[in-house]
Amino acid sequence: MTSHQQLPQEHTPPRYKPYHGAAGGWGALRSVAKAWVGSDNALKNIRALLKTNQHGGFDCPGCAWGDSPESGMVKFCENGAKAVNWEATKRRVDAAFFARYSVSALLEQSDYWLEYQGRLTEPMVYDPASDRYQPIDWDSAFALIARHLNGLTSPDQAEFYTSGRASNEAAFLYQLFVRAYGTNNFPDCSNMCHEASGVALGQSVGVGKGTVTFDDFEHADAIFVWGQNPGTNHPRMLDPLRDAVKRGAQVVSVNPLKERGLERFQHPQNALEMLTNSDRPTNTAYFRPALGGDMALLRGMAKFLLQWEREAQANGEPAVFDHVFIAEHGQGINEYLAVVDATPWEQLQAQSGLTLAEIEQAARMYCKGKRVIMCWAMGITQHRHSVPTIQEIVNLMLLRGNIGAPGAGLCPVRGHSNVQGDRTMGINERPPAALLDALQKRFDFPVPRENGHNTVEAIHAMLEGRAKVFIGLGGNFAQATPDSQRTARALRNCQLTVHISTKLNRSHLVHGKQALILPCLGRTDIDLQAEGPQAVTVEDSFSMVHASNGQLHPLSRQMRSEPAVVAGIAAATLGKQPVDWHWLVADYDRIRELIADTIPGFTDFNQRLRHPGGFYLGNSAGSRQWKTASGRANFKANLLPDSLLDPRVRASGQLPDLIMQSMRSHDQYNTTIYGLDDRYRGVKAQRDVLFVNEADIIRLGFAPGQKVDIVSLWDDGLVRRVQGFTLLAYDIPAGQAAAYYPEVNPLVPLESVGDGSHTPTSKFIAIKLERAGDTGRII
Ligand SMILES: Nc1nc2c(c(=O)[nH]1)N[C@H]1C(S)=C(S)[C@@H](COP(=O)(O)OP(=O)(O)OC[C@H]3O[C@@H](n4cnc5c(=O)[nH]c(N)nc54)[C@H](O)[C@@H]3O)O[C@H]1N2
Ligand SMILES: Nc1nc2c(c(=O)[nH]1)N[C@H]1C(S)=C(S)[C@@H](COP(=O)(O)OP(=O)(O)OC[C@H]3O[C@@H](n4cnc5c(=O)[nH]c(N)nc54)[C@H](O)[C@@H]3O)O[C@H]1N2
Ligand SMILES: [Mo]
Repeated sequence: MTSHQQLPQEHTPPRYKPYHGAAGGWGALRSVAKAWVGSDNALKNIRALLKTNQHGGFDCPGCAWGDSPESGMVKFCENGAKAVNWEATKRRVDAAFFARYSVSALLEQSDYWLEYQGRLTEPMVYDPASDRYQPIDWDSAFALIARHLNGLTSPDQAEFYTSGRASNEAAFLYQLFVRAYGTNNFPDCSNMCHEASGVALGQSVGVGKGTVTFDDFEHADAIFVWGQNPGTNHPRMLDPLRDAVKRGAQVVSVNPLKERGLERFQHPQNALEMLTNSDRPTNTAYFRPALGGDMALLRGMAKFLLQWEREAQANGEPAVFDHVFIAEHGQGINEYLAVVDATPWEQLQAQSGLTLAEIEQAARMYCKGKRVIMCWAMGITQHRHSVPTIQEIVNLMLLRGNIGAPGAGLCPVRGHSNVQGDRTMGINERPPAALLDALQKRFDFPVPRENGHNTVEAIHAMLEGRAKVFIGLGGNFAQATPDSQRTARALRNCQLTVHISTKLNRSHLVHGKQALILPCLGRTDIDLQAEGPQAVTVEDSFSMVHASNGQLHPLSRQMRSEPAVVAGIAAATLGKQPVDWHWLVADYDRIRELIADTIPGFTDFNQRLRHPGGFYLGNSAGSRQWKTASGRANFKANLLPDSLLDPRVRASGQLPDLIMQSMRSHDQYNTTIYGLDDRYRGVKAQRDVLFVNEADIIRLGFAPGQKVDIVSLWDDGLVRRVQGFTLLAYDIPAGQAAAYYPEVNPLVPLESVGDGSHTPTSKFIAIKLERAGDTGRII
């Protein structure tokens, strides 16, 4: 896999120049303008952009950040603009394209090149004789899928993947079809993303979603941003952060890298600020922990709070803890405080990578705020101990009653634009009994009750031949998942692989014995069904549900909407059971009626949707109702890991040179690579780089600019290696390294997953560096 993951520029010398401009501002506009000048569709895209996140327009296919429903501002950002532009291309990947290239030839191309070829415009089937994809009509494609599905000895031999762009309507139909077919095998992108948040919050506060809404950001005294790079991945979040700083609130960043967007910010739409080139600091403190050191930092903060609480009690001063809240809502505080007491300061310091003075400062900043919001993303969720880390965030917040009060609460910042909605609609391999009961009652079929496969389990099942059919509703399974070589083998083991996609990607090329590519409409496209143009709905990180209307004429009449494709597969496989699938997709109001009947919070869905800005689903913990077994908010008395290194890394008999995280550049959307620059980190025209501290580069016997192979450590005897990465001397804490996802996914062992979350540990990869086989030259 590694050779074709490298981009054509692999031999350009590294050009790393620190970026001194503010995040946003002119640089952002220049970058969007460049994307448009290079775009063959500029006018159309500008029209589309102006409709992004506006009432009557479409939901931005970028991230899941929400906007204030009241604000009339133009709500888009540089990276949202790139996402729209990328989807709204005029270039086509059609039958003529596939006639030109064999699958083997396409495999030699980079991910960037593959997606850049344009939109998929007609259904294609793989022909082994010519090693090419050939056109197939929709009905034959559906019949092929039905034949495979109905031929399996058990429905559990099929895997039904979802990526988080699928609309609520598509996701609801999909889960209904898959459960009527007979399985809960729903591997999902969220298994690799915020799964740990869902698991941890469910146990602690009884609901797996964030408890804050957009308004809370206007009332917070302090906002903590843990393991998240909003300047790149959630640019619209920089607005409320900037406003908070203006108001005098604190923004505290916890991130080993000094991310530009968190350091300084300048709003690209505020002309005056751009002209004066002034910018305001968004952070009032910046802590740079060891990778995976956040739990120790949080525990250390709690230990300081406990110390101050005792001092306050002894001196008759006001309490540090919110005793009224704890008495009324909390459960298990004594057990929790006992483990806080028992955790030695030395361990907290060593594991967090911070000094006691820094931990104390973080604790003071937390206590200074009456109302605190804590946000987090992948730097927190992609570790072995992510679930306990997130529960430690909750513990700290519970100590001061910071959940369910205005301006305070928990904010896991979601990734894909509708990943949260997909879960709400029942894309869940471990479905709650209430959902299954509701489906059974409404549709009257025997709903499968056993848990299904998550992403990592699905890969194991395909590797071992226990699963034989893979269907992907969006996404790029082959590239987004860990242990790329084994995942490729797993997909190739299948009898049939099917991808419902907008753009060509590597997953189409790493296919089963038979394979289909089914082209679908995206968020920006007009979705015309029998009863007229249709809107879909999505849910953002703040549990706001709103409509999305496509604006652009699809490139081809052969493309179908996701609900229509799901209905086609379902009708071919199950006939009219348990619903008339084709009748449902003629008018999506009909699908929404079924959602209203079965999914909590969606009563009168169609009527409420007409309200501009959508409606709030509510959050039980946000209103201090705790749907936990204890009926209260649980303090979780977890222990810190003995060692951050996985025992299986230690069992390899080798010690790592460095611990590496994999992350996103400024010019990518997950596996979609828009360009080869990473502006805020000063990287140009390169992706195969390894960010390392200069002292470490020298300690390990290399020189900056030198090429290395990266090998990861695990105890199973498999060699996991990627080749020819350029060492970049960077401002990164000692002992750490960073590289871009998905280029380094071959290094993440399939078995290296979070406890309780099964999420691949993409932010903690134990590596060794070797002189690159090819050149070893020093630049
Ligand atoms: N433009 C754009 N927008 C996107 C995406 C995209 O690819 N491009 N992807 C979308 C998706 S699906 C998601 S999930 C989100 C992802 O949004 P992020 O979570 O911001 O994405 P990552 O690039 O993985 O960044 C993780 C950040 O965590 C830091 N970090 C890494 N390890 C640790 C650690 O152990 N502790 C701490 N405190 N910090 C750590 C890294 O330095 C980095 O700043 O963005 C969504 N939005
Ligand atoms: N090493 C490492 N691995 C990671 C991560 C990491 O930080 N490090 N992050 C993880 C995270 S947070 C996530 S969410 C996953 C992402 O995993 P995925 O969601 O599987 O990957 P994407 O790159 O978002 O999928 C891109 C493809 O989706 C298709 N697509 C785009 N829009 C649409 C649409 O509207 N409909 C349909 N049907 N298809 C569409 C296009 O064909 C495109 O090629 O990756 C995970 N993998
Ligand atoms: Mo994600």
